[in-house]
Amino acid sequence: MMADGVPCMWMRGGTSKGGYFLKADLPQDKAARDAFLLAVMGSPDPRQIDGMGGADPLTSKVAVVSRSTRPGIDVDYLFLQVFVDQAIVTDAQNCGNILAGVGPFAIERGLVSAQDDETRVVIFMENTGQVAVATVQTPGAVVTYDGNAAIDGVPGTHAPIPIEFRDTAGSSCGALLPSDRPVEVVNGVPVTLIDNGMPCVVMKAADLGITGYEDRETLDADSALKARIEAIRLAVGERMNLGDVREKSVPKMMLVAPPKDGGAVCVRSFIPHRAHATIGVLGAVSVATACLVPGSPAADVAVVPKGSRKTISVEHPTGEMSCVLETNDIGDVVSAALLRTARKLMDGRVFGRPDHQSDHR
Ligand code: NQM
Repeated sequence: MMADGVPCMWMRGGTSKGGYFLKADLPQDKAARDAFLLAVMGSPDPRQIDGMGGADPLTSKVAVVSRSTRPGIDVDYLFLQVFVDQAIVTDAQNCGNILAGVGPFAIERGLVSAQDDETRVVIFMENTGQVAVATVQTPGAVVTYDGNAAIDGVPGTHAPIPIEFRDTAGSSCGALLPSDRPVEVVNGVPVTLIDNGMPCVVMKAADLGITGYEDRETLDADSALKARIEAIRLAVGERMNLGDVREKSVPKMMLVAPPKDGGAVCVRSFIPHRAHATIGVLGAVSVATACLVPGSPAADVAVVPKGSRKTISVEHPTGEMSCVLETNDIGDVVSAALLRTARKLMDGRVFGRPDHQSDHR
């Protein structure tokens, strides 16, 4: 199978990019699958020169999609992060950006039949056991990627893909606030440990000696800051019910500051070792939710609109992401909706290295 390559679609999903596979096309053995995906991306290698990866965690991502047998669900989606410079493939996190390509991919591969105009695709996210609903533009029952929707971090405009999440609290940590506290002090820094779809540690940028308005390059060059952040991350992994997080890409580290462009909050995120060019989708939902937790560092800097349905505009290094949060009578977030776009880039066969199939950890 490997010598002839494997069917694969390369897509941009939101502000990320990666390979989309049908589950049946990949090796069913996990170790063989991971070895194949490492070879496809060209990992481990900081340049990923011998593979498809873009030398950035945001472009070294994989979606594995299959028809679902679950009632009311169209497809199952497993997200895999392929590390760039380490031989690690992890399913310990979900990805809401790559999720944006799952609906169109599922329709293009015939797993979901397209309706005229638009098609709702109900997606079970295997990493966290939760559900997302994506609405794909399908005029004449054919997927279109062209349209007028713009998202910050992606040049130009594309067809809108609105995505809705319900009940994402405690997706990986078992509870929205896994330590049951709005704030605690770790290595001298007040932090909120929160998971509304993505495990995150939310703290004030100012408490780490930065403004929170730096660009990605400046943050990535600050090795002293990164070391402090990593020490906090390793200290809280167990407390967030994530176990030993040394080889995991969660929790994400979120540094918040007051908004400066009319939004609700400004964020610089580490995912977890590199600064994000924008912000993750479920990462943004989790930070937006942290802004609603009284007494938290995020609530302290945020400007939160009133009402049970609020748009929290999360400012990031190259613009903003608007999360529409719906809250119930007691103020808990019950759903989150946001806008993404996606684009098919390549459809063909991708090749591993048959001789290196056992070259994995
Ligand atoms: O939080 C990057 C991305 C992500 C994750 C990361 C994401 C999400 O932007 O849902 O989208 O945090 O590793 O693709």
